[in-house]
Amino acid sequence: MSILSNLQQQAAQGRKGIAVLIDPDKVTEPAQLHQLLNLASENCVDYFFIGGSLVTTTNLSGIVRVIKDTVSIPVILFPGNTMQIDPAADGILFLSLISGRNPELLIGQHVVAAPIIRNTRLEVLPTGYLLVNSGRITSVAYISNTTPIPDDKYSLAACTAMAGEMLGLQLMYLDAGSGAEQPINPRMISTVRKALRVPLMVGGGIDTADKAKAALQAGADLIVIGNVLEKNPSLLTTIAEQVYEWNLNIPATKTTD
Ligand code: 1GP
Repeated sequence: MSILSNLQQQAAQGRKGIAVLIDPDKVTEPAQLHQLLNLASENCVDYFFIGGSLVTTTNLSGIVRVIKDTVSIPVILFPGNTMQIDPAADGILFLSLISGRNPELLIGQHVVAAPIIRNTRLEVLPTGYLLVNSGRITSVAYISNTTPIPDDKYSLAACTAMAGEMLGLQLMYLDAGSGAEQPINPRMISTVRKALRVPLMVGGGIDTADKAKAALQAGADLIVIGNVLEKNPSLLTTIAEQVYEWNLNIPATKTTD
């Protein structure tokens, strides 16, 4: 089954998932990577996302190769720019930064990337990417040269996501930015969720089990966890248990829809 079909099916059934974000700059030791892969595998993580708004090393390809050789978890590129395309991954979030008004990130880099991606076997996942304010300026807000949506402008975020869906984007990603002071607030998630039919991914600043739970309860279909796992890898187990419990308690009618 394709990654997109799987995400759609899971979301339609009310099932939740976890993606672990790997920043190639931060996972520099092979032992560190293997530890993370084992942890993710043991905890039935659904996807690896790999990429970053600013990647200063050439580790990305090597990391993709090691993941593919070690575990069966799909690898999805989460590229900050066109240099972060690796044909050995399984898929790519083809991101349009629809919360911003930077034409380069709405369509410009896509024009450059499209012919390269067309010559790979990467599954293209057309994704509306919405940055939401989370306190101090994040790297992604700075590098993308865009203004995040204010965290209390619920309707603005919902209308932006809705417009992205009407343009044909198949997934939405609400991001507070890696290492955000505050994750996306539950009201923002639930307002956007209600405006959408496509699966909703939420990430940025989810660094406790309670924050993960709040995002799931508010309507995130997939939560993305990155930064915190460098300091506290065992948190993944706690969050995975929550997701497991959630999925176990879905009423039978929902799963047979
Ligand atoms: C960032 O949503 C991801 O784009 C993950 O954020 O690193 O803060 O978990 P963290």
